[in-house]
Amino acid sequence: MDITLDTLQPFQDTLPTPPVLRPKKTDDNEDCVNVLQICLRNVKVKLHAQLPETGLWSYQGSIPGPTIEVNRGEKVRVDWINHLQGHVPYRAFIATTGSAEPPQNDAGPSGGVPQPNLDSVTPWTVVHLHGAKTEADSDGWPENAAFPNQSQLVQYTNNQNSAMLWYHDHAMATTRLNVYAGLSGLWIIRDAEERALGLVPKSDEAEFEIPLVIQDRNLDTEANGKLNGALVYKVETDVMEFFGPVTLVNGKIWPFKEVEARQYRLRVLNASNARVYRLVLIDDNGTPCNSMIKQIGTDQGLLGAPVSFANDEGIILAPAERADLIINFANFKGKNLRWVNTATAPYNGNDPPVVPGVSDAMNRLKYPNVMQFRVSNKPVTDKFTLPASLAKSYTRITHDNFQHKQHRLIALVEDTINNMLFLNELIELGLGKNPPLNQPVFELKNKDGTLSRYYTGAHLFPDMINWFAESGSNEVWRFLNLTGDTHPIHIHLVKFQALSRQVFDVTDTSTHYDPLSGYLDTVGKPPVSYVADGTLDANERGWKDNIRVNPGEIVSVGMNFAEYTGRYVYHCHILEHEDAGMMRPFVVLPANILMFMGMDGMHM
Ligand SMILES: [Cu+2]
Repeated sequence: MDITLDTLQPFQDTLPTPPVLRPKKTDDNEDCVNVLQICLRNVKVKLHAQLPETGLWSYQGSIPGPTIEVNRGEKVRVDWINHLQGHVPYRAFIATTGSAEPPQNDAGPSGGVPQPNLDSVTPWTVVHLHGAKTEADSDGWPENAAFPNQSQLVQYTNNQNSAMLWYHDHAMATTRLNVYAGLSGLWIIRDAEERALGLVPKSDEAEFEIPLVIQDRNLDTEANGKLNGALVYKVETDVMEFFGPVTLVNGKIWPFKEVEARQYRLRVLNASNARVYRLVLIDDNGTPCNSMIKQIGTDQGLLGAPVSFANDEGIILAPAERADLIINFANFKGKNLRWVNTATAPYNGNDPPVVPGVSDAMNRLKYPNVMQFRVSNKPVTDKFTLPASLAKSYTRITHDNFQHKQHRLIALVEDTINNMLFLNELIELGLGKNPPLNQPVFELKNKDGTLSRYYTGAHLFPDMINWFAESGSNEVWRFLNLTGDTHPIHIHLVKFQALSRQVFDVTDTSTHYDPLSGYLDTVGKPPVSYVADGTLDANERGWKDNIRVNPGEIVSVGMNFAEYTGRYVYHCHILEHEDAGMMRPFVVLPANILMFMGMDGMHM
């Protein structure tokens, strides 16, 4: 089998669906909870019909892991048992970004050097249930990871709106490697509101709801340049984020799905390390037909009303973002449709979309296919009507109607070390007239013309805990992006709504951040100033746990710290950034404890 990327044929494999696990009670007694034991173990899989098998890391032998489905409020205890063996199941390289085609378009090493410390990474893993309102000691703190033959015992209360969450590895500094090795899966919560809308398929209609886990990957080669079935993890010196030339959906490269000429509910997760997707649906002539799709939900559940798309408008999903979609194949009997990706990599929110279905090698989109839908000719009766309004429980919050106790500002910065883009940081900024001891000041000129003066509070993960949120209170966090690329920011424990996007003038960004001191500094320079309001898309106004912050923007999010207290993290969901320092802890404490600690009112 002399297969190269160019001879690998799209749409050869049927789309697999991960097995569904519904946790069971060991006894009917009210006090008993549902229990699950999930083994992490090595598995052999074929990523594509033309490729040989390869070894990966899995939850319970499935790539992606089994989909765990629960009803709202069903408490589940999970024993995540690490039975993994050996080293990460792929080779890792760093290649030099050149003026020619980016090396990430190719399979294999592309003349890169091995990343010596990465090949030898052994299983050390901790599971985080992304999007879940979880007790702190079950949230998967990145340092509390398990070696083989150890396990992580946790409890998830699932007391939140119906939504598609996902579980994945979150180990300190190696999340990108462990997730790439196969460690991710879906977790679906159902509730009465979703059922009343007719959105939960009955057991004989389960096939009309399709979960789709989208991940870009790269493939390794033998010395002769032919694919050997294995993955390869390759980054470039100027990028240092993983972008792969092929797309896996539910564990297969470019699969196809036979569908009936009716409506389906598609639940899409971008589980890639770094790639942003803009999913554009096209027919065999390359004509976009996105208007047959409506979005009904976001990361944290149903929207108030469906969101429509223009025919040429794609669905943008950054890593960890989810889209809950209703797609209607009724007018496409006997036709083939496919999803292609038109987002550039890296993504900056401002790139012109690549022409649907057309490869763009320079933008690391050499193979834009994602998957194919083959619509059957068979006559069908489809009784489902999408309601004009969806979740009654959904209300839009705004900066003005949202009473909040705290504002916080976080700056996103990056820098190069030894000519490699390496350092990514979240800088927590304190607000104050008197910065600590001669520390530089960072000035921000707000929309209303006022000047805010900030000093650098913390910037690395091991720095002091800086922020203590009062349990039960509302807060507004603002993320200022001083880098050239979009960062999807994820906050554990809470669901939030994006309140606004504002565009700031950051043209002389490089002078604001001094990597040696770790300080942001505008002394002797103009402040970073408000320019204009940006746009929140209709499908970004739902409840979310991940939000794209584009270059030069301040994105404000509002959330409530209810129910659980303790130590959590927030971070960029580009896994390479999260692993390279773009993650910070925060602590939620009861009001009286904050007072006893002398923290009340003085935390910034
Ligand atoms: Cu980032």
